[in-house]
Amino acid sequence: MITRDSAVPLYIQIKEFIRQNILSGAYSENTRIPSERQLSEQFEVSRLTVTKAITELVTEGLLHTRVGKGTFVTPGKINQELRTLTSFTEEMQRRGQAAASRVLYASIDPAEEEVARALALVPGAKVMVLKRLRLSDGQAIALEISHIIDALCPNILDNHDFSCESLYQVLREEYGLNMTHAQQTIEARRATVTELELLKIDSHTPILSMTRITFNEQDAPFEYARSAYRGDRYKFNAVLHSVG
Ligand code: 16G
Repeated sequence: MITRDSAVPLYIQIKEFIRQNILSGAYSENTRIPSERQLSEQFEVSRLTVTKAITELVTEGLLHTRVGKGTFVTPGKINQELRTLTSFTEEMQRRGQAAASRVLYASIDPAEEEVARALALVPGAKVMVLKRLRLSDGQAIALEISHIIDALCPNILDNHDFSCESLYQVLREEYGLNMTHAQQTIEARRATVTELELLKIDSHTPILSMTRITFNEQDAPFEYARSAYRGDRYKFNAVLHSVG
């Protein structure tokens, strides 16, 4: 509850009250929180004080407003541990969500310079290019383009439908490719127009842009992937050990 004689401003106390209700699940994901009028009556404060608290929680991404409908609790982000080398399908399975994909492009093409460099190929060598929109429980959360050295997975596109199959599973089981480690970068940026459309986000939503070079047991790279994840739906966490 709120304390009037506290040094903490009233709007901050109300903000923390709402935050606690979200964290405890009292206000559950995607449900509407009490209206500004109800909250101002409950706490006997001005509407402006409540608006200030809610505006900050919207900026922090815990709440969002729907025009004419009210203020709703934003679903928690998918929290991926940066410890093991997993595929999108495995990540979704681990958290009990259904993975699906829309294949936007699938072809065998000459490697662009950036791809050839990452995969230690001569420019123009053939790579399998697979561009997919990746969905979790029906919601588009990432746009991903994977390049695999074609010589390592001949005819892969003739025999597989990557709108429902896992690329990593096919590479492991059919082509005997054992992925041992990957080098991954993660950086924030704004969305491109294509990403805005495909991921159904607005221009304020940040993108977590990633590149991954995946290596086999001979320490040779075989995949170069670029991904654009929705920054409002995804976060990464890592366990860090002290060096001392
Ligand atoms: C992940 C990988 C991507 C890989 C894909 C395979 C990142 C940033 N990228 O999304 O490199 O191609 O998994 O997914 O994690 P699949 O086996 O489900 O098709």
